[in-house]
Amino acid sequence: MRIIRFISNTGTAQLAAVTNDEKIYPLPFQDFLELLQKSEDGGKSCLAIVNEAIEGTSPLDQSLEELSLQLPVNAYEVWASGVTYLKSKKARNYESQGSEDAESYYDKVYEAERPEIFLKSTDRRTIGPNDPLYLRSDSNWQIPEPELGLVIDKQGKIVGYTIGNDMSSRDIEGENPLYLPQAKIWKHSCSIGPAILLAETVEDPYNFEIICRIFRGEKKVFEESANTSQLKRKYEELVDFLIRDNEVFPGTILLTGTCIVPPNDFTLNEGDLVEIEIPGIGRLSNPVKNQAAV
Ligand code: DO4
Ligand code: MG
Repeated sequence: MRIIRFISNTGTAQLAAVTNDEKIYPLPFQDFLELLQKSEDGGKSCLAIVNEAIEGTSPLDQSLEELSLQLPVNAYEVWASGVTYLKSKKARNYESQGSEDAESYYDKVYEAERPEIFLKSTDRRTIGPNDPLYLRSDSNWQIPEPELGLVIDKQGKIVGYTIGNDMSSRDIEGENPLYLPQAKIWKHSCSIGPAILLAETVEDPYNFEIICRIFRGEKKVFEESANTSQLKRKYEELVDFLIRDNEVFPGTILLTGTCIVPPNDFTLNEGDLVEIEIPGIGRLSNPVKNQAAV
């Protein structure tokens, strides 16, 4: 069961449930955070509340493709984990040391008990499906990072899975690790969506395929896929470090790191289209723009 938000015929945002047979049922909640609150108040799971809400109601006539999908949750904060896949460790070594096999602090964090966790985005900076991703004006090496996102409640329980794009400036990141916040956080540098797959309906969250495609004009200039089975850590371990002695908002998203990196000579251009797909969750598409052109 997936949760989406779309613009209804009356022009307002509408939360809805999508069943396995792709039927779409409007839900009587303003947003995903209200659904989470109901779950917390009533001591029932999100799935139980959704099933009760749609029982006896009729699905929409429209298909998913016909809807204008929105950011499925306005998470106050999006956090991210880094260097959780071998591929990412090698890419970080390349951009900072000039060689994928160089030994660096990235090797240390890959092996350490404590994972790398950083603040990626806030409500105002995060965008949804089809919204434009912006490029930084002071970077010449920018890439998408396709990642599985965990949606957690305020106790840190994983209530859903979504797709996230942790846009990154590899030149800024590689110049000095202390520049990480600038390499990661700027306006429209994080997209999330198009749906939240309820955790209770997922059999094996360590078997999500992630596919990333980049289009330039009519041409596909990049495509690669990977699988969450390659993750070095467990999701609970990442959440545990995020919530340790910390307070998180309900509906917080924790991105779990990238397992796909475009070739080292690749940088995103204005006009590109980034598509990240996780079968079972959906396809997150965003065009790329220069901020100066906005
Ligand atoms: O250490 C830098 C961040 C790495 C990251 O974002 C990732 O591995 O996905
Ligand atoms: Mg990342």
